[in-house]
Amino acid sequence: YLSHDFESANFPLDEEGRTYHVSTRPGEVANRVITVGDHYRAFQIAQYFDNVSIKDLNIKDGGPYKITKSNVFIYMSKRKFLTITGTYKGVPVSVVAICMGMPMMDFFLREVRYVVKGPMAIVRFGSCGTVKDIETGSVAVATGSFMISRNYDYFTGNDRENETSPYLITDSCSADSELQELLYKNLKRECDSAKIKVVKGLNGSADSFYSSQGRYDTNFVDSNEELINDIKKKHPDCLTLEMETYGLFHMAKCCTSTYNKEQNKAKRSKSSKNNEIKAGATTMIFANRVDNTFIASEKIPVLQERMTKGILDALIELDLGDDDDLQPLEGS
Ligand code: R1P
Repeated sequence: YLSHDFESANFPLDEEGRTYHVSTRPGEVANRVITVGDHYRAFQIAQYFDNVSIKDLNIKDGGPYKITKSNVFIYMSKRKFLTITGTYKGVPVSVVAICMGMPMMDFFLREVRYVVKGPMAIVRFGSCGTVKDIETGSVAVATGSFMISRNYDYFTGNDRENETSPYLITDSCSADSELQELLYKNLKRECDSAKIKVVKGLNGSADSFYSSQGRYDTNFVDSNEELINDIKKKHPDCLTLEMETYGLFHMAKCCTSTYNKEQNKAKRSKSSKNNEIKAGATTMIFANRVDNTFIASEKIPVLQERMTKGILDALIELDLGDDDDLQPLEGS
């Protein structure tokens, strides 16, 4: 079942130092990372890396597998986390496809943070729905994100009698302000000429594509008829809904360096390493929840192409501090 033996039940690593799920080790992931849901998007992005052509990307299913060339490193883990590392305009960058949802974001963030030395910048590049009447095919940059979760006890415990609500909506957690501005500026530059609208505002991340995003499903009791209104009441500037951004923004705030600094703790964490993560997110609007329309598939390639350039430019423009603090990559 396991392709390797692992040490430590607390944070399992194999004999090569690879983490249990994402399966990368020090030297294989850059300090600047784009994270996406699907593998196809990851391969599309990697085509913009320096000196990479589609044949270098040797797309295949299955795994685990590893491809190392002078210009690009690819690892598909057994659990289908796909990491591609190369350079963009000479700067080391990675794209990591994580599939969907909050647990995958948590695996990705913790395991990638573990193997990368120094500060990181991570941008989520996903798809989303909008609760405002913004046309599909537009681009949203997240200023912050909040979480919407199903209140499980409401459906199965005593909470219903206590008049609690079926969904829990958290306060928002902001994106890194500099990264957010760079994303907006670079995406505007790329998208304006293609007449693609770029908006910025708050995102909500839900623990389901269906119930906690207010979709109806007669096979289940979801009690979500009022959910979109409740979201708008608590967060009037909410633009988009998807499933991962809050996990990224929240955990970025909980990196020990950032958390201790924000809590004004005199004593830093036991280790003095800088494990800060500057987090940002941008999404393609696929679904308009107001007029119930879905993006035409032919719009997606051009949207993705424009966004990829804007995101990569923003990511390398961000100042991550002294180069000496950054991760040396394998072979560099
Ligand atoms: C649902 O269809 C998936 O699409 C969105 C949601 O967040 C969820 O992961 O993002 P991605 O396109 O990045 O996967």
